[in-house]
Amino acid sequence: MSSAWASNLIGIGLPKDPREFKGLKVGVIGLGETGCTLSEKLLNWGAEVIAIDSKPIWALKACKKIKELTVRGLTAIGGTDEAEELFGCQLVVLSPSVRPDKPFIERLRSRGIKVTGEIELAYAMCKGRIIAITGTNGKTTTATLVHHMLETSGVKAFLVGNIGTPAISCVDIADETSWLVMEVSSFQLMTCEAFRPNIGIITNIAADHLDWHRDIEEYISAKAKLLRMQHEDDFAVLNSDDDGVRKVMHVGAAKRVLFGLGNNTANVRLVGKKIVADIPEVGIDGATLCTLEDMQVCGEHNILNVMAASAAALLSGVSPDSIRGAIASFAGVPHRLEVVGEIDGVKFINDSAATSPHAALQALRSIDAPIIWVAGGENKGLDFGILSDAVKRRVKTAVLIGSAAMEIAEFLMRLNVPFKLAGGLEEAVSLAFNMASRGDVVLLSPACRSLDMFENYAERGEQFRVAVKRLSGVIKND
Ligand code: UMA
Repeated sequence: MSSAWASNLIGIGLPKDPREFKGLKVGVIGLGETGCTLSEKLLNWGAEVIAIDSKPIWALKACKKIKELTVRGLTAIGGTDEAEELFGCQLVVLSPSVRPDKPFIERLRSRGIKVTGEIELAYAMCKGRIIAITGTNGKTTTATLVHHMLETSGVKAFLVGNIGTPAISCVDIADETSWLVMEVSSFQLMTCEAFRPNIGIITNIAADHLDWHRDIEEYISAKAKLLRMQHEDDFAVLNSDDDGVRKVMHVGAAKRVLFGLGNNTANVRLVGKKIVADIPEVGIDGATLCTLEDMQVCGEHNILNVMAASAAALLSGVSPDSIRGAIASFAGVPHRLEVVGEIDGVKFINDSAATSPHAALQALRSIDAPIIWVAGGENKGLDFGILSDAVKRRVKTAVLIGSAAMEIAEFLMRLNVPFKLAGGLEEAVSLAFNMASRGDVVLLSPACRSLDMFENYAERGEQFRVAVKRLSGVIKND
């Protein structure tokens, strides 16, 4: 392994060591998952922390974690996106969904205050090596599987980032021998300047988050930031089947390691029913990693996820034998094509994490049975048109929920696919079951964000699971 991997390149003057925070005044914008974890770390390291959030102060105070942090010295300011108090800070760290080009943030910068994002700060402080995974879909499954492969081969690895545990949480415990397996979103990449993963994976790129990004070009260029700072010693693991990934393939100086189903020259590819790898840089020459029968997760997209994860694991030194074992013992992650029950021959599948049409497309394509499709929620400015063929081919009928229900209804009318509207998820599950026959699948794959009805997609998935259990009589209604 190259010695250049021993340390990360930092060119942006952020603190590299927790001790550098002692006495520093640090601003945090956003007090969600990232802001709370960050504030806690900063307080532990001796910084003075001022956090602002657009939520009203009473809502912030209702959060147990924020309450605890204020007792420990955090100054929490609610109900605003701007606060004079932040002009007294030396460093301001943004939560992922805070746009870095807001006028207030520009004003902070123009006063000479360093403004960065949590991933960039974690990178600056991190002693371990980094495998970063981005992509429109498949990044959580791929990241979880890479982590599983490293852990089962005895390597110390942390699974962090967009997956739910902010990366900053492990920077003071990860050492030079550790790997940080980091799921990174386009929001998080927007504030990255020096971020340079040793191994960067891009699973695929399709339109997403167009209600936050200015346009698709900004979204794609944010994704490309994963590769931009990589050196010749680094590796870029890229899906050679994907048109979106092909647009960014030239970015950065890393060695390319390609994976794909439609490319028989890719480094990781399908030969018959076997996944085979050739990566000369790490001495891998025609190694069989697994057969499709070894995999518990299903669908073509999951074959690609397995390929991407295997490539990264091989590059970080895991043996093909160990990778084979890890693939066989990997049952997938919750809320992604997760079978949550079967009643009278009707299977219920929870794919609540599919918050975009592109993600729902993968689900619709991977199920080989008539589908009663439960869809809807809050549209992120995306076009449902890409689902036309898959819906015509697989969907028997649909049940629609949430603020995008009418938009999806119009789309289905154009395709002559029947649908019903439901007031909530429990009603949707029961309507779907009533319309299903033995052998059908009731699929929750919303193609929309959950926030109009739920705290997040995980809560939506849990409510689906509960509704299915209720229907099967496992949980009795009071
Ligand atoms: N806020 C402001 N001003 C703003 C924007 C937000 O004050 O301009 C406040 C909100 O009122 C809220 C807080 O900031 O209180 C929320 O911050 P955030 O939206 O950045 O979210 P976090 O809770 O910090 O969670 C984020 C990721 N969320 C988003 O990017 C929307 C989580 O990914 C991630 O797990 C977490 O950091 C840890 O890294 C979730 C997600 O939905 C799962 N990600 C999107 C996706 O996967 O599609 C990108």
